[in-house]
Amino acid sequence: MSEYKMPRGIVISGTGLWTPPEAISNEELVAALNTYADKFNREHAAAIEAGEVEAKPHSSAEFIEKASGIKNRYVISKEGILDPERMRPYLPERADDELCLQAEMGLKAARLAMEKANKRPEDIDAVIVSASYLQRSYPAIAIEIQGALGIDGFGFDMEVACSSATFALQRAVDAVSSGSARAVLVINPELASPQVDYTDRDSHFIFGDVAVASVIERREGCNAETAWEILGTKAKTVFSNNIRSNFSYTSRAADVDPFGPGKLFRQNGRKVFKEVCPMAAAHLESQVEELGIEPKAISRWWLHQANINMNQLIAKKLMGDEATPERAPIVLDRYANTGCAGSVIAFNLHSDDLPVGSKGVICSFGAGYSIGSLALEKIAV
Ligand code: CO8
Repeated sequence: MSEYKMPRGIVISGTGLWTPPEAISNEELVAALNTYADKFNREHAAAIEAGEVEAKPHSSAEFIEKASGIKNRYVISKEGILDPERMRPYLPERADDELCLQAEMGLKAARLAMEKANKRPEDIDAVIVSASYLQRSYPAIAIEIQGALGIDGFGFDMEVACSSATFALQRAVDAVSSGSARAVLVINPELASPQVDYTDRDSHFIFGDVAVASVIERREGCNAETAWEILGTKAKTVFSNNIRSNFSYTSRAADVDPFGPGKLFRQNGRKVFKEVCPMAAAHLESQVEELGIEPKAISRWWLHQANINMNQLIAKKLMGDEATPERAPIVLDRYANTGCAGSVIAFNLHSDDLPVGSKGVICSFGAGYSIGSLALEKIAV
């Protein structure tokens, strides 16, 4: 277990949320998959009859909403995803001298976060881009965004699947508390749609695209009217194969299809649900207790957004009968699972209404397994 006792006086001074313009409802997604499945089953009727190929089952909008709480997701481009002849987005390749798509998404969220924090590029010393997938290995997407913003400092990319945001925020806290940066811009451009198998009913509904960003800095340098002081951070990882993506640059050398079986997102959702809920609840309970705070004294839990039933279970463990959607807000109905960005979206949309002195916790849980959390208190600056 990694537990970091940090000095006080470090704040989140602003966050930004950029939502792609195109949305897909469960009904639209299911219609595309069912048309694809019918066509596949017609074309493979003889092999299916002979037991050589498995028939593709239909998906159902009712199942999706009941099992996950997801009603909608935003994507960069919906047309290809809903085309039964394609079943994947169409995102044309860009030239080296154009901003790459993930940098473009991240830049939009970064500008919103800097505006909210009242920060200029010259106030920032470091940029961290952290997401479940990165569009390329190098040059780092963070350095591309750093260049586009004109920030004089350093940048790097990192990946911790669903905990990419909370773990990156913790690295930003480390940098600010050690003095290696005055302010750090943490950017999470979750470009999920290219890695979703839209022909697979078990997972076609889970993910959406989005970008979020946050500014971490010392309280003394903060120009925002209010900010969230970080009271403590906590991170934990435990190896599990229950959520896995084997997509790799080594596929070429292994003579296998880089997009073949097992290479896109896959999971044993039931096992994840059963194993992660108690881990996350215990992690959060112990974190706030170590800080001398009763879980019931936390005004808001900005939980990871993968499954509404999971969040209700965790909220109930933490708050008992006082668990309400106001205290553990849900954004996955609208955004679906946006990898590491979900809890930051919840924080962005559901924190301004709280008065100074309120306490809250941002928490992620998912692949790895990984759990990351930050306990916060709203302050007047
Ligand atoms: N329509 C109709 N039926 C369906 C569908 C569908 N779309 N999908 C599955 N079914 C069927 C199944 O085949 C199964 O049928 P049968 O009983 O005949 O086998 C039946 O419905 C029940 O299926 P499940 O047991 O799978 O259903 P669950 O109730 O468990 O619900 C969930 C499935 C919603 C996936 C649920 O298990 C869940 O949400 N679990 C938690 C998962 C979780 O939190 N995962 C984290 C994943 S993401 C993550 O950590 C980040 C990875 C990085 C990627 C990020 C990119 C941005």
